Amino acid sequence: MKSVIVGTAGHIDHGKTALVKALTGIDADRLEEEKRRGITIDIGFAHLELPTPKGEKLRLGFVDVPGHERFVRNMLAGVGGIDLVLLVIAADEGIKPQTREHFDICRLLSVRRGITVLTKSDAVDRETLDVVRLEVEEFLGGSFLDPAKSPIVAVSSLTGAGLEDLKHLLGEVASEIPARDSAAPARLPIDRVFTMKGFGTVVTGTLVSGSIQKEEELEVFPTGRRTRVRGVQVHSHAAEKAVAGQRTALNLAGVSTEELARGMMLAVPGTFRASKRIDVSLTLLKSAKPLKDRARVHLHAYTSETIAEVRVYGKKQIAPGEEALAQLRMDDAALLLPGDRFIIRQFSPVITIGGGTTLDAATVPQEKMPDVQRFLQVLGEGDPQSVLVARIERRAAKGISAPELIAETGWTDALVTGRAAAVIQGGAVLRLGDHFVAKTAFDSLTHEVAAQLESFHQRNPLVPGISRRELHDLVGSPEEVFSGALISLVKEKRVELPGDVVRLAGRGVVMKDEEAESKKTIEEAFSSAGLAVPALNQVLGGLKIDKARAQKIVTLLLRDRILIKISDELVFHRDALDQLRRQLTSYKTKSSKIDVGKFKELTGVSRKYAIPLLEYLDRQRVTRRIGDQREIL
Ligand SMILES: Nc1nc2c(ncn2[C@@H]2O[C@H](COP(=O)(O)OP(=O)(O)OP(=O)(O)O)[C@@H](O)[C@H]2O)c(=O)[nH]1
Ligand SMILES: [Mg+2]
Repeated sequence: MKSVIVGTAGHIDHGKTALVKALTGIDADRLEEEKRRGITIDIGFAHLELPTPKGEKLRLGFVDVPGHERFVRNMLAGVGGIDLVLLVIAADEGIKPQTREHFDICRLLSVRRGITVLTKSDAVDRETLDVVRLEVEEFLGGSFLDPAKSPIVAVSSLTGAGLEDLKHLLGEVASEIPARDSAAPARLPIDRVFTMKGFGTVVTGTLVSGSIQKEEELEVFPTGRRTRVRGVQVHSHAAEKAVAGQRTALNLAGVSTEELARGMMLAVPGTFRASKRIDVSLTLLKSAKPLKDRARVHLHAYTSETIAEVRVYGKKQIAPGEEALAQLRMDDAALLLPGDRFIIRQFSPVITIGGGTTLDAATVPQEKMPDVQRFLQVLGEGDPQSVLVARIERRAAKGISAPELIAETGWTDALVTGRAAAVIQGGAVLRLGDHFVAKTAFDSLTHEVAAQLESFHQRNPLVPGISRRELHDLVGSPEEVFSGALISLVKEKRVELPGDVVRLAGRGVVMKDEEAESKKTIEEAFSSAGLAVPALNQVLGGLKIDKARAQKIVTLLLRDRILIKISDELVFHRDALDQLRRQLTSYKTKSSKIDVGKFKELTGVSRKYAIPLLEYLDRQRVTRRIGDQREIL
């Protein structure tokens, strides 16, 4: 059965609660104080089943709101999830301040359908009713409640006159309202929290998207607490699950009432992040004063309420009646997703001055994204594929994963995957491992990698390449994106990957003539010396090139294992050490043991060389020290 949420709106005492009672039989004023004072203070609830014109059954959930100007914030907590508004205007009073304010709020929240109800028709004569009707028609002209497309009906809750007409109209209008998206991730803004004997913690709210089942785990926003759904009630009846568009009560396990409050939101766990900054499209009412950049306002979204600073993009202020892009910096974090509507009220005196649509709640600092306005324009236009590409482009070479995209957009996994496949097919986006990267960003990344390599080669002509790790650190970006860039450069034959170093194709060690000559000199000095090696400094001192370059050549020779360093002071040519090994092998045929004296004799080196050489041979497991002797292995 389809569910539609109907909200009342209108000035104090215009008969909203009486109308809901006349329609449903339920008194939505549930507080003792409300009954005593005869006014509504907080939102109240009722429900009704109605047939549609086609004979299907419809379930209407009513949210009855207070008309008193002091309780507009409670009205705002109730109006966030409604599909259809009953704008209530008493025939004996006509349009009053909260008629206008509530009507403005409905427009700003983009409530799409409604019925205008002229109540207390019994209290006025025909002519007065006609005059009020004319006044109301003029007031509504051009709005979503324009009399040309939306009905106006006169009723009396006292005599019952017009109520059957109204029920009929309700069935008609409600049946035209598209069902809310029950496949989307579940979100339930909490409007009431209480305990019930034998049940424990209970919360209520209008399920604005998705569905919630018994035993499901949910996350509380913004606190991040986890809770389990012990029981579900829909429109006051026990149910297995609640779906989007239903008045929902949940019995929760694992949280106390102190940990919950109106304004918090329950949502699927581990998917979203609460945020203190949202980028929005903001409309200022014609009746408001100009809104200055950095003004502080009261921000209402669904049932939540906080103070926010308005940062207007590209302007000093927003003019009355104007729409502008802005960032709202909130005192308290809330879970908001693109498309979520909100209302702003002047800081003081508190009156409704505007509202708008959340475009992005995953904001990045403006310095990192200079063309934020263009980005927000694309989000505002709402074409899903353009939105997706813009969100991926925004992350540049860092890319963005599917779970992050779900968190940013509120789209289902299937929608993200499907839309991503389309933009990948179109060539605007690449998928690298778990990351989506814009083609443009990927191209600049490969460009950057090549530029870093070029600069490395220039700075290090004597080094064959940069280590992969070092290059990755220089470039940043997730491993799989970096890998993708390397692979693509290798495919284009612009880069080579010998071992774990990276170099530009055909580059590597580039030696100038004098360097090549010096390298030869060093190598020869050591190879001709055998084990009676010269001091390294002495060799380097005799070269034509400067010390730093000479040192690099030595590093190169050591890395290529042409020279081998056996102690801080001693460097040998590898041929000399190979020769030494062979000498020991042949000595072993005479004796398996050798002492320092014998070693000196065999090799012709002094003690200064003999000890480090033997220690080196021990490390190489050519010999093993046993007391004063070495065993040749
Ligand atoms: N004569 C007449 N009186 C009505 C009618 N509907 C409501 N009233 C009276 O008007 C007064 C206010 O009615 P409510 O339904 O409480 O008004 P409300 O709009 O809910 O008021 P708030 O919730 O405080 O904004 C009550 O005394 C009702 O009895 C009607 O159709 N005819
Ligand atoms: Mg009331």
